[in-house]
Amino acid sequence: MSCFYLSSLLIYLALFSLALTKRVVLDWNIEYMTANPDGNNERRVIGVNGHWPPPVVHVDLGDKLVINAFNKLDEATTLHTHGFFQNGTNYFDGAASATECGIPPNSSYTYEIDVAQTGTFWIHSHYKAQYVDGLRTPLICHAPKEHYQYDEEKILMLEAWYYRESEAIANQLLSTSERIRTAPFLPHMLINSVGGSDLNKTKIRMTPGKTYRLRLLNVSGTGMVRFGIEDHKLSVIEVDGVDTEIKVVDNVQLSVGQRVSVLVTAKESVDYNYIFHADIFTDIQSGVARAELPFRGIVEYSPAAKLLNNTQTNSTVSWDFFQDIDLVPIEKIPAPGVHKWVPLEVHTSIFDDRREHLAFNNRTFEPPTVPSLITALTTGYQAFYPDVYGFKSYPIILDPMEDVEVAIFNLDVNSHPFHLHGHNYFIMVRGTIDKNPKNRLAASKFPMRRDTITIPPKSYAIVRFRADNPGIWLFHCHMQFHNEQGLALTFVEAPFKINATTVLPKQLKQNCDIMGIPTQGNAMGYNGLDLPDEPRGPFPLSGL
Ligand SMILES: *[C@@H]1O[C@H](CO)[C@@H](O)[C@H](O)[C@H]1NC(C)=O
Ligand SMILES: *[C@@H]1O[C@H](CO)[C@@H](O)[C@H](O)[C@H]1NC(C)=O
Ligand SMILES: *[C@@H]1O[C@H](CO)[C@@H](O)[C@H](O)[C@H]1NC(C)=O
Ligand SMILES: *[C@@H]1O[C@H](CO)[C@@H](O)[C@H](O)[C@H]1NC(C)=O
Ligand SMILES: *[C@@H]1O[C@H](CO)[C@@H](O)[C@H](O)[C@H]1NC(C)=O
Ligand SMILES: *[C@@H]1O[C@H](CO)[C@@H](O)[C@H](O)[C@H]1NC(C)=O
Ligand SMILES: *[C@@H]1O[C@H](CO)[C@@H](O)[C@H](O)[C@H]1NC(C)=O
Ligand SMILES: *[C@@H]1O[C@H](CO)[C@@H](O)[C@H](O)[C@H]1NC(C)=O
Ligand SMILES: [Cu+2]
Repeated sequence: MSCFYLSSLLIYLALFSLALTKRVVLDWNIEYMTANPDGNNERRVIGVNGHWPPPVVHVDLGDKLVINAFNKLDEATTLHTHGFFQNGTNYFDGAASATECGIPPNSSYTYEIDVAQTGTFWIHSHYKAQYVDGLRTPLICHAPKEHYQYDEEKILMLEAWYYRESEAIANQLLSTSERIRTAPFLPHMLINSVGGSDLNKTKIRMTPGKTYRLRLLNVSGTGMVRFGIEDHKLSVIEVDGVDTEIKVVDNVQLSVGQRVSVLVTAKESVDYNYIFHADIFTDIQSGVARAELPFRGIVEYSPAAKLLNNTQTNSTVSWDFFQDIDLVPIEKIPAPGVHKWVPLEVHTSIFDDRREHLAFNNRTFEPPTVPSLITALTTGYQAFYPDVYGFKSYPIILDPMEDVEVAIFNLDVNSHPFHLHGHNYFIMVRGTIDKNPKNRLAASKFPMRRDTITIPPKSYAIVRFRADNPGIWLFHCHMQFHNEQGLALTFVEAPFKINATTVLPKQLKQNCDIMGIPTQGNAMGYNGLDLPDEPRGPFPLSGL
């Protein structure tokens, strides 16, 4: 009897899990198009299957997300699922020069991704600063049962948009001429790929009595956005795919790469509509120091309702710094200890190639010729030596299961959002670089975890993670142009374990072959530590 029950239960469970585990197959032709998202500037953008913006992707926990990407551009491309750990599938992380050569023009690569996390993520190109030209889209991973109840969800993809293509901007910033380098360039705010200063263009429609989950994503190339709705409180419930206990705030701030979900309870009456704010502050290079570009839209209860306060009045949203260190994760995980300490100083300076670079410890990143993953798999015992990955990819070797503490001292005048691939890190401490202990905030026993952390100017943060995911994982500033200027390094996590478990997809090697990139050897494609005349610089003009 009990045996019968047990077996039927097993069959039932098997069917149940079959039903739950579905394959979401997307065929994506990645191609150029033109678009005019704010009505003021038509330009070339990168879309998918003749559509721009690319489609929003919804998946459920346990799904297999399969993206057959075909590259119709005239340069390489990749797709990175930002925030996914890619545990055991490092070769689907999409980080060009780290985990693949890139998809060459007229070629394809199939990303087969296990959906093992829930929350708000996004998919974007990880080849140069290419996603800034429009190849980015939200990736929403639904839980079978969400932790909080809400009636509806709305995605608000916030973005600083440029009228020029990413490569032109990168070239400007990396110019040897100071005059060109510092010429201002201003972004324009888009919400869900629509922009313009006309309040009526961007509306969030709400119905009395309902509770909404707003999924906010900052997918900019640079900048910081703050978001608030006049006369409404926001209840933070998720950051970067980590569910949190509710924290009620007036506004949230998101750096590039970050995501925040908030619950908003609608008003009981339809008498008024309200203004929401999604202001950019472009505390970026280029002369435009800390410009604030106000952007407003309408939370609409009824088309007939009056706007509460007209657009001329000052905001009723208070703009405190959005402190994420005191958020409390629902899933309590104690912080790892410290086996390895990685101190990183962040500087911007003019280097001896006469260009302005950003650097960790004065080492400015340049991609290796051979992707580091291929090097880890093909250099035998030497995969344990940082030098085989090339000096300029700034490799840091981690032992299996080692606890790593990264201390980031931002000595720069800009704030930077640092993103770690393959992990969430625990935020231990954040503070200003001065002698006043009051200006630092330490985490509790179960610190907040996220995949992108903002560090303001002249401030520092200490984060920790456990090396429990063998692979090549980039750590970089998510401001795309800072990344292009060299603010990146490479964690080579448990190289011998990668070798023991990884078989590279055939397509990955074929794509390297097409691009003429060696599929074995060190950073330059030679054996072992043979790196003839490897250029190690450039170096900062002063200080070294
Ligand atoms: C891609 O293939 C098409 C058709 O075969 C060809 O016209 C085009 O030149 C190719 N593009 C590149 C960049 O190789
Ligand atoms: C926005 O819509 C309202 C009513 O629908 C209208 O009164 C107002 O003029 C519009 N504003 C603009 C800038 O078009
Ligand atoms: C996104 O984050 C960056 C800083 O990382 C910020 O400057 C920008 O204003 C933010 N928001 C938008 C919409 O760009
Ligand atoms: C507009 O804002 C001001 C300042 O917060 C407030 O005193 C006033 O009542 C508001 N106007 C309306 C129509 O509610
Ligand atoms: C908004 O604030 C500024 C500075 O605080 C003030 O000068 C201005 O009069 C205010 N405008 C309105 C409409 O209240
Ligand atoms: C990887 O494994 C292969 C076969 O087991 C071995 O020949 C090779 O030396 C190993 N490479 C590394 C980096 O451990
Ligand atoms: C990866 O998977 C291993 C084995 O299941 C697990 O121990 C580890 O915690 C995972 N790491 C991450 C970052 O998901
Ligand atoms: C980097 O260079 C700056 C000057 O450009 C110097 O002050 C600093 O000490 C150097 N930092 C490291 C870690 O070498
Ligand atoms: Cu930066």
